[in-house]
Amino acid sequence: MKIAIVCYPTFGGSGVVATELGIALANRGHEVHFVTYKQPVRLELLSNRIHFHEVHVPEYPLFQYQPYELALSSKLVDTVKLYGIELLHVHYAIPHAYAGYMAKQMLKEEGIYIPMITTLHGTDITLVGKHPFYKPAVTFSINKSDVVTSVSENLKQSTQDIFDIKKEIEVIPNFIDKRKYSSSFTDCQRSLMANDDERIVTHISNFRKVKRIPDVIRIFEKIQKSIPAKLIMVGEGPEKEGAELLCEQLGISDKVIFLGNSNEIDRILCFSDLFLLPSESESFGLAALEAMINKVAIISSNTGGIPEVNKQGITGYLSDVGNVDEMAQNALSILKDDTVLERFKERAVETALNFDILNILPLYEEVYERAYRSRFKNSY
Ligand code: GMT
Repeated sequence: MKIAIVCYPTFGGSGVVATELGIALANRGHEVHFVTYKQPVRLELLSNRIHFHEVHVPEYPLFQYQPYELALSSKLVDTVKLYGIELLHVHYAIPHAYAGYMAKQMLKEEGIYIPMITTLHGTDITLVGKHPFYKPAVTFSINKSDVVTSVSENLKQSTQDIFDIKKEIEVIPNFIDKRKYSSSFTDCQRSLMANDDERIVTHISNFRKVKRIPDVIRIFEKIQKSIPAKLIMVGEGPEKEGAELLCEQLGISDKVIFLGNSNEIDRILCFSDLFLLPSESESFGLAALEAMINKVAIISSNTGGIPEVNKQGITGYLSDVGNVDEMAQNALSILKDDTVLERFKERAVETALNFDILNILPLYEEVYERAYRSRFKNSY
């Protein structure tokens, strides 16, 4: 099948999922066309089955805001016509589902019927999408999608609670590709980051408020009081500067390493013992799943879809949002003992394997085929 994927290309869960899905689809013989404003970060190799089409938004003095949706929908129309695309898959409702719907309408005028799958990822619903400024347009474009999927049961429920949704929402969870990790690095280069006697605690995110970065620092501050440990902070975002300052105030700057954005997440997770995800809200927690497949135990909040990934007492522990003391105590209960740590690590991998792409990809393919078959009676 010829599939156009629309996503955010930057560091962030939905872009990662869209890119990895596109690569996996191409490996299965589909032709995949990414349409977005920059080459997605994890899309290193383009091939005859993976293409990238850049959306340009020219500057014009009249525009205070550049009309990205307009440029995106025009690019989609051109790409569909030029490459004979058969299906649109848009990741993150805002503004992709809206632009996708407009493209569908324009194409219909020319007798081209193209189905659109919208995958809801999280903040497009729980944070941004529900804002009154966006809500009518988000509701409309979800209802006008031919198939709607969400990355967790919890996100499905939130979408139904927040919006007036007339469409069935199908849950297709996020995934990892176990083959990417089976060649596990022989030398994790742990010594570059910590001494032999130190545990390595990691956090990876886009450092937005929703990630509760100060909680990450405070949990670690309590951990390092009891055991030798280092904290590795991976990512960039608005909360980073405050986090660096907080480390200084708490006198732990020498134990916290801020790495910025990285394309080597697997290498970092390879030498990590524990992953912290104390988010305010999290539709799924892909970063935690990626940590788990890399044999890392998880301490997280119990919000949103996280309990569908991190299993209490098995792969780690979950606490109420903001309960920094309990999260630190739980972390110590795992980190203090080699045998306990090893047990959590092993069960993290076992649990993560349930989300292997080989289990998840057929679910998307089934949805694509169904949407394609019914393209003439699609939602216009
Ligand atoms: O919050 C992020 O890290 C980025 C955001 C995105 O849309 O790019 O992530 C959301 O989608 C991810 C992939 O489906 C989920 O794993 C994250 O839990 C979700 N983030 C939130 O719900 C806050």
